Amino acid sequence: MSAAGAAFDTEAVQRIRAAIAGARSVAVLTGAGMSAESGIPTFRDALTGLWAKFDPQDLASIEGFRADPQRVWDWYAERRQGVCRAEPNAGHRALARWAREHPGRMCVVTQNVDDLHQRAGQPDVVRLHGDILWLQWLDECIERPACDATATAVPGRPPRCKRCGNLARPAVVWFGEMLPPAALERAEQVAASCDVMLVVGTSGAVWPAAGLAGRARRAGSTVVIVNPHDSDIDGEARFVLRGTAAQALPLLLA
Ligand code: BV8
Repeated sequence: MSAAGAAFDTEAVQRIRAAIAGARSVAVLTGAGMSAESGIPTFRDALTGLWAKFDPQDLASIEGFRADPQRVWDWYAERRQGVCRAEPNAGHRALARWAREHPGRMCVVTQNVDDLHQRAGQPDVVRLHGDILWLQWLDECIERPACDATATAVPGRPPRCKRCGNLARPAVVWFGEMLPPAALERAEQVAASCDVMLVVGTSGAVWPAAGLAGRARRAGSTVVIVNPHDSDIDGEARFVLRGTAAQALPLLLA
């Protein structure tokens, strides 16, 4: 890896750039590595990985929350602060700029619960796993089903509904929970119809998101993986660029 970043295979980069230039539609599947250069810790990286210290099933699950609401709430509150401090990186900006210059030809399908794609100005983002900056009620609130937890919850650790005591929880998809059907359906449609899929910053360990790369490959898409390390879905890729999002994406999308 050169001082200026990864030394990518020039021929591969040229072939990927040509595939993107000729693509009617480009899908981008992103994971935590997309936000790593913005300072947001990933889940599995040994040193900074969030899961290095915690068991995700204890914290990112309904059982974990019900067992210890304050502990899970505090973990998300700390992560939310990190998201608010973070800025989109050169990878986010390269994607957003390309999407703006090629209207209707790019869709980002993200596993991330931060808002960095959106803050970079990405026009079309499918959120598979929700939004850490929003809240929802833990239990169906029969009194006021439509009330917006983010707006009405009484501050606390975690906040509660002042009328019925219902707990507010992060509006993210926890392990064991179904993904939002509309988001998953759109993601599968995008994967099945794209000409190129860029898979950026994901270990490919969490399903059903991880299955989208294989879906794209089977539909004849050119799958490109951008990741400094091996992932569980490298086998789905026609090209694997061993580098980071902020190094590779500006090169591929310039
Ligand atoms: C569901 C929100 C029905 C919360 C998250 C099939 C097979 C096996 C298991 C299952 C299966 N189907 C369902 C399951 C169970 C489970 C699952 O997948 N378990 C895994 C652990 C085996 N899935 C579910 O429960 C899903 N629900 O399917 O419902 C069901 C239920 C039960 C059983 C059957 C069916 C719900 C999953 C959603 C969970 N919520 N997030 C929160 O954020 O707190 S998941 C969370 O973890 C992320 O959103 C993301 O999806 C995942 C972490 O993965 P990555 O994003 O890839 O991050 P990671 O750290 O792992 O990797 C980072 C990568 O970046 C690395 O490769 C690194 O090398 C690279 N990198 C680092 N720096 C950079 C970089 N790359 C580029 N540039 C850099 N600078």
